Amino acid sequence: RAAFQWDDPLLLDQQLTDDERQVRDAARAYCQDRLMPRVLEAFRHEQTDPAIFREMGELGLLGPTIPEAYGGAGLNYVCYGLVAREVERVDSGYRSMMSVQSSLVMVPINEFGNEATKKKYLPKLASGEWIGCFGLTEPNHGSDPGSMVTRARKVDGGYSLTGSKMWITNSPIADVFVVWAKDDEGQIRGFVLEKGWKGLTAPAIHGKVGLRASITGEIVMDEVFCPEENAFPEVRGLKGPFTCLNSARYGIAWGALGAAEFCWHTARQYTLDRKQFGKPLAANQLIQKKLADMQTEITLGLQGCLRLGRMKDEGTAAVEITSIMKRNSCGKSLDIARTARDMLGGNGISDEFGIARHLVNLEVVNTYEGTHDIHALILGRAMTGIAAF
Ligand code: TGC
Ligand code: FAD
Repeated sequence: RAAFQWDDPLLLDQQLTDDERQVRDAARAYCQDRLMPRVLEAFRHEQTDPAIFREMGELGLLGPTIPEAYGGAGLNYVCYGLVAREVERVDSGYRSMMSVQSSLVMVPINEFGNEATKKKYLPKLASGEWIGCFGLTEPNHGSDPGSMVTRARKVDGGYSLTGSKMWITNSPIADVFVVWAKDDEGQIRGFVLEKGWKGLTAPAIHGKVGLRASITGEIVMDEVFCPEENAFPEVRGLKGPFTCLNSARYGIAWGALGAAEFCWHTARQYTLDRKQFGKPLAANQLIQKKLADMQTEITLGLQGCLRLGRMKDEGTAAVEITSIMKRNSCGKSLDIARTARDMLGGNGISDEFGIARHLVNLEVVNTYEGTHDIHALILGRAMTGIAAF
């Protein structure tokens, strides 16, 4: 009979091409060798190391789907997902840094920017020389970005932007700001701003209990002048930011399962090693059931992510599928992290074992890029035709 591979029961590895495996292996080596040794201190002391962007850039991990002509790696969406899984196996904050730069900054510049904008920004973002951020959420408008109040008033030669954005990954260390604002006609448009422009500030938000290795801040705009050429010329409405979110949410779907895999493997090894009542914890039925549930959810979830990646690469993926996968991966990974935390007993509370860190990170991941419930409502609308927002 065929051998059962406990950590890859459906043989995902065999469903990948040689090139995809190579990308996955290179990303895994970097993440395990270079990121894993730094994460405990970074998380403990709320420190974000900007050098990570340049390291990722050297390896082609920033904007992997962006064409090579603009400094990207020109890889497919399956590769992007595999990279996100490896980065988030270490920490969701590191995946956040990578996916904001790739999906939320490079994707819109590539999709919506004019030729000069693409040439100016994409190569430096791909190399990690410049760091980018994406401003959609506002203090009073999170799940409902269509109600944003940030304004872009038409002025001679460009626009004057006023408003504030909240909970923005990378903003305090960003060089490039992709910001969404309403124009004089009340239509949402995208603008590319640069650090140092008059009236633009990005104070950090401190005291986050999760995602502490990834810096988060505000974007405050007080009549910031943005020249015409830095406004995305064509795209109007929420389609602009949502196009970026389709890509980032897809990466999260893979990434969250990477974090879940870390928790599952750690819980398995811990319960094999630790003895209570004279036998390994893993010898108890309750423990084995928990491990089987983790294995099942992760295995099925990864197959869904791979299928979605293939559909994105073929151009057949409806955006609602991303809601299914982002929601499923985040919800299931959060459950797995909670269960793993319990299985490690008191050690599960220590940051040295990594599980509690993943747990609090996944609380954030379950909330950003559309909360678990908002994705349910997107799917509910698609099934019933009734918007219940
Ligand atoms: P709705 O009527 O649904 O749509 C308005 C327009 O947008 C189009 N559209 C899409 N286009 C492309 N892709 C999608 N997924 C799209 N979804 C909708 C739609 O066709 C329509 O176009 P048009 O031409 O007819 O105007 O808009 P709504 O206001 O009713 O939307 C409601 C809802 C709940 C779906 C939406 O607002 C939503 O998704 N809310 C969640 C907000 C969110 O995800 N925010 C994320 C902020 S960024 C972030 O969290 C980054 S964290 C990154 C990290 O650190 O990793
Ligand atoms: P709210 O929208 O106020 O929601 C609160 C609760 O109400 C949620 O449970 C939600 O599901 C529920 N709810 C809302 N509406 C409904 C409804 N109609 N029916 C039922 N329930 C509802 N944003 C960016 O633009 N760029 C970034 O880089 C970015 N990075 C982030 C990094 C971190 C660490 C965090 C925490 C957030 C980040 N965000 C970013 C913001 C994130 O996308 C929002 O927090 C998220 O979209 C939810 O918005 P909110 O916090 O305003 O919650």
